[in-house]
Amino acid sequence: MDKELFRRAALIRHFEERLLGLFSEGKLSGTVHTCIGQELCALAVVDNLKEGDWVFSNHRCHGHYLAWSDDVQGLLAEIMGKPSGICGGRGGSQHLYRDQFLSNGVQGGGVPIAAGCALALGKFKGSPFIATAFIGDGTLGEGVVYETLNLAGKLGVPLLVVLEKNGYAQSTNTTTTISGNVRGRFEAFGWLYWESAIWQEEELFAKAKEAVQHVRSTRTPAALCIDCYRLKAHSKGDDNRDAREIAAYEERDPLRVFAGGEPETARQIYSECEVLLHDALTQIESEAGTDWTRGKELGVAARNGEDGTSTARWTAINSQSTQQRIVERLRTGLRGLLRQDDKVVLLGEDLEDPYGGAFKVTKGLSTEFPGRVFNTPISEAAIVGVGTGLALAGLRPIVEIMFGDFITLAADQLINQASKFAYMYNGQVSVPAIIRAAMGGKRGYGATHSQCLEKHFLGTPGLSVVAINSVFDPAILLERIHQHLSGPCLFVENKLLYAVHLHHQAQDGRVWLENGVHFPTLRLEAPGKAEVTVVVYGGMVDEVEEAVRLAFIEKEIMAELLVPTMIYPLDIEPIIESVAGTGRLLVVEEGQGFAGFGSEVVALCSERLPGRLLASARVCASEHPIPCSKELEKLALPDSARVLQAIEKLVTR
Ligand SMILES: Cc1ncc(C[n+]2csc(CCOP(=O)(O)OP(=O)(O)O)c2C)c(N)n1
Ligand SMILES: [Mg+2]
Repeated sequence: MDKELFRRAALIRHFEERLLGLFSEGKLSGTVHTCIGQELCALAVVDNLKEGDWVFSNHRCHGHYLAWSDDVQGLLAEIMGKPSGICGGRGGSQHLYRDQFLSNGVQGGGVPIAAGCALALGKFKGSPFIATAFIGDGTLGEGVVYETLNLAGKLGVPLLVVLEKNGYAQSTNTTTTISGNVRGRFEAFGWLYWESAIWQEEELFAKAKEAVQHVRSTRTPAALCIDCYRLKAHSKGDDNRDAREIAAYEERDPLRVFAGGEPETARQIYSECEVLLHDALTQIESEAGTDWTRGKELGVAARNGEDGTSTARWTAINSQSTQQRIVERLRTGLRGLLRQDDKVVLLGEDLEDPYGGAFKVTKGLSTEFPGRVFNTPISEAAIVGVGTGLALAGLRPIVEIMFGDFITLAADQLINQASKFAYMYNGQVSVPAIIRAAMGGKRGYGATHSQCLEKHFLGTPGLSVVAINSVFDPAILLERIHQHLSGPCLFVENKLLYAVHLHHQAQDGRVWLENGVHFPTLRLEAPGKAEVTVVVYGGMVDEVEEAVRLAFIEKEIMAELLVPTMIYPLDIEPIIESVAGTGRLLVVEEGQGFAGFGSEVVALCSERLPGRLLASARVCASEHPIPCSKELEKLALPDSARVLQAIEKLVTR
């Protein structure tokens, strides 16, 4: 080890030793995972990276970051929750971002994101840059890693996965968790694989260089496995390993070996690090805490109306789009985006021609836009992660989830990754990705291919949820998401809608209105003074429209119908306005009702209108899985008859 390398490694070590000190002094809270003992892993790899490359790191990220940027002060301030921290104190120890270095402490979840970023750097941008993802050996248990090895191998992306094999996952010896061999895992997917160890410094640096150069020149993925040992606890003080084992590795520690050979140089370098850290800390400690009011909106999609648009301007919906079925309107919308913006790419299972998607939404598009509309393996988590990585790198991905039921497989990607980035990284990145998901039943697909699962994704700040319906043109919604949303958006397409034509008029000639905001609420006014407000979204609109019509014809009940297009964040104002007049509220949703959309609407109305919400009800799916039999399915899911009954009951109450 030369003096310069020792200096860089010693800085990382001293930094983290100081963090442990700050913890014991009660000046830090939360968690801190030190890489003490593993510093050379970061340095060997990062030494070969260039400005323009991306680094994706994990929970044990301080060493990776300091190898990348030398920004001691920014990192320390971040970990201490100060405004001058690299993420303004919003990210903390595990969630760092600066200059294309990104860390997140969810094991494995960053790997597909790195692959997506690499895909953008390689295939789409034709740049010379690469992405690198650091993972630990315990993370070899995560399924999304293997989805990515497969997908990235097939797509051919410049991604280097660096595996720091320190022998432990938290308290567990990884010999008890890794079946088979590590090399075979990567080679099975066609990846090139290098391995070395921190105790063979020269070989390690040579192999790291070779691996990086290979990825850079061939634009294909590869892995570098580095044997190493963590000398301190997993996090702060939780160490159950045998003290003799640790002591034996301490003897072999490359920094200790260097200091043994050159004690004076080592002492001098350590004292320089100490001064650096001391000065940084003094400055940081004199800083005020983070100003929590600043930037709290980051990553939270603006609610309708907050941008100054009026919610009171109701106008007739006016478009020529009723000639086409909704599947065609969606295709028209996607085609429009592909034409107007060459950063738009579509990915998902079976999208390409001649098949054109399970519901034919993308038919023709892969032929018209070769290379920009492409098939993926069946890997929902990885493809949403790849979408996130593409978006980080400046593309505008649109991901299709063939059956919305399988969005659950990508929940980590949406909830712990994409939706968090803008806020967690203090507005330095955005993830403008659209995730289209075909939801809903009534086609006899049974319990696992018929659900409306969007409610599980409502209420995640940073993740917008937009649902199409039979009244408002979905092509316009896609266009507006593209134009106005900078964060991820779950785009809910109820399957039954694909075959339906849009309509802007009710059967009796009354026209549907919209309130003029980007993601409007739609309104069908009551034929006279409204007695009840009915709120519905997505695929249930037609059934509810029919129920409202029958309520008037058969029972002379006047109901006003409101249909939000963005169901999260929800613009509650038009609903409040209506309920303030009627005092009665019915919410209809096709999915399960408990802790659902309807509960939220009822709660918001009762909070906002104390004493004025006289009666409320919800109509939703029966509380059991959706049966396959046509007759049973009909009983399980809401329809116009049940909605009509509920309206009657509410009004006569
Ligand atoms: C998906 C997920 N599961 C569990 C955890 C909790 N956790 C944090 S670090 C860790 C061990 C990780 O081990 P490894 O991948 O070997 O990395 P190392 O800590 O050894 O660097 C665990 C279980 C997590 N952060 N993410
Ligand atoms: Mg480990």
